[in-house]
Parts: sequence; structure tokens; C-alpha cells
Amino acid sequence: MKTGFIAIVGQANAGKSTLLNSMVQQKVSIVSPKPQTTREQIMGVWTDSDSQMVFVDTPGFLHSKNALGDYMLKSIDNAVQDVDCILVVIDGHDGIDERELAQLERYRKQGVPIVVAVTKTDISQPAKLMPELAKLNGVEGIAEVYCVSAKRNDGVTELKQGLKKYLKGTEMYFDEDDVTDKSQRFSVSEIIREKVLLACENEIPHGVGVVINKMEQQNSDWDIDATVIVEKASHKPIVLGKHGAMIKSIGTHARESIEKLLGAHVFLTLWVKIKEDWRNNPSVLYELGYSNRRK
Ligand SMILES: Nc1nc2c(ncn2[C@@H]2O[C@H](COP(=O)(O)OP(=O)(O)O)[C@@H](O)[C@H]2O)c(=O)[nH]1
Ligand SMILES: [Mg+2]
Repeated sequence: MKTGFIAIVGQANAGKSTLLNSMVQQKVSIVSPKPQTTREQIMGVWTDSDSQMVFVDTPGFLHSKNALGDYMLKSIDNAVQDVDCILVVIDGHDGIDERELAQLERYRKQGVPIVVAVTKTDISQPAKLMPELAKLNGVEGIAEVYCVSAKRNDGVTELKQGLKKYLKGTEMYFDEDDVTDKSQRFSVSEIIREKVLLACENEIPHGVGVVINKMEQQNSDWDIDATVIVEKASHKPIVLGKHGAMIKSIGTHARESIEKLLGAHVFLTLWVKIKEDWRNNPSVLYELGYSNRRK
């Protein structure tokens, strides 16, 4: 058995979480067109007959503007330590910029093999992609480059197969049925946050947090009660929508997705609460699980 950890890094919106979900064949990390959807380290586990790969998804690079941003940056640093391989995800549609090349240089110094996955090939023009790929030729320290489309699952099996050679461990880290290190409670709160991000366009960019107040199973049904936290009074009516239409629609989408995750009927109650500037409030960050403090 070959086992090991692979950190998934790259710019915000490159397609890291989508690629992780595609590699483990389950949605373990939420995805949205907004940068900084992923806030902390999430592990996705893939086990087959001869290997176990633990992928560590990270938030995209950002300039920290608040305490939540500091937490997210720390989470990237933690993720790239002690891994068997760093998988750098580059958006092939967007092209490769100087910042990405500089980051590759930074990772090279870690002394860990670097594999590049150029993704979104389903929407990249080959004629435009080729010169972008050529930029990687001169970069020292890249072990291999794979072109994939996470959305269409193109090249993903080959990428996983290729990554096996970098695994250095021999013991399994997770049970063979595990797909993530996160609790169901965490996944439920993330699904709700994803539906808010998807529903609210650019009005409520990143100031949304979700707290699960109650999550109980009665017979086979789940009863879940959660609060969506917004950071400005003006955001509350937007999340609620006209006569509550928006929060109702968010609730419906979230419930369907949670039912898939839990494989059972779900009763979901959502509340919206204002907590001004919560991204700088240590006790709210702690309540939402974004904290480096020990619990
Ligand atoms: N067409 C296409 N879109 C993709 C692909 N992978 C990701 N996306 C889209 O790119 C956006 C950012 O994806 P996400 O995985 O959240 O990126 P992250 O910020 O790097 O984790 C989302 O709108 C995804 O649907 C892909 O292979 N093809
Ligand atoms: Mg992500």
C-alpha cells in the first residue's frame, strides 16, 4: 500500500475544490464562482486497491484584510508542511501569470515534488493554452504537468495514477470508506454557505458565516436548525429576499444537497442574524470554527 498527503494549492478560483471533489468522487469542498469560497483546510481521501491519497484543499492566495484572512493564510502554510507532494492548480482558461510563477518558486524551496494540474481545459482554446503551457517549461522544480477538466472528469484518473509515485507512506491514515476529515455538521454548514454564495450574486460577497444550532436525527429523519450570519444590517433583507423568497430558495437548495449527503429526509430551518464585523470578532470566529485556538 502506498499512502501519503498531497496539498492542493493555487490562486483563488483556479478550480482547486472542484478538482478535489472530482478526485475523491464526492463533494467534500464547496465550490462557487466567488474567490475565497474555501476558508480552511479540508481533507479529501481517495482509497483504491493499492493506495490511499489524502488531498488537502486550501483557500486560494489572498492578501489578508481581517482576522478571518489571517486564519486562512495560516491554513495554507500548515497544509504545505510535511506533504509528499504539492499539486499546484492553474486555471488554463485564465492563463498563467507572474504571481503564479513566483509561487511555484516559493514551493520549490520546500523541497517537495511539485506537480502542476492545468485545469478547465473544457473551456480553454488549445491555441491559447499552448503558449501558456510553454511558460512552465523554464520553471525549475516541476516534476510533471497534467492537463485536466475537473468539471468533465477529463484526465483526472491519469492525474491520480501519476500522483501515486510520490506517495512515501505505507500505512493508511483513514478508513477505506472515509472521504473527508470533516464532520457531517461541518459539511452541512458549508452546504448552506455555498447556497447563500450562489444565490446572492455579488451583494453579499464573503461576509457570510453559518452556525448549526441543532442537528438531530429522529427516527431516520434529520432535524436541522441553522443561522446564517451576515456582517451588515443592509445584508439581512437581501438574504431574506422579498417576502422571504430568497432564504426560502436557499433553504430548498441546501435541503436537497444535505439530503444527498446524509441519505435521509431533512427538515431544515434557517435564520438570518446580523453580527457586525464578525470577521474580526474572535468569539464569533471561534463559534464558527475559524480559530487556531485549541478547543
Ligand atoms: N469550465 C470549468 N469550470 C471549472 C472547472 N473547475 C472549476 N470550475 C469553476 O471555477 C470556479 C471556481 O472553482 P473552485 O473549485 O471553487 O475554485 P477554487 O477557489 O480554486 O477552489 C467555479 O465556478 C467552478 O465551477 C473546470 O474544470 N471547468
Ligand atoms: Mg476552493
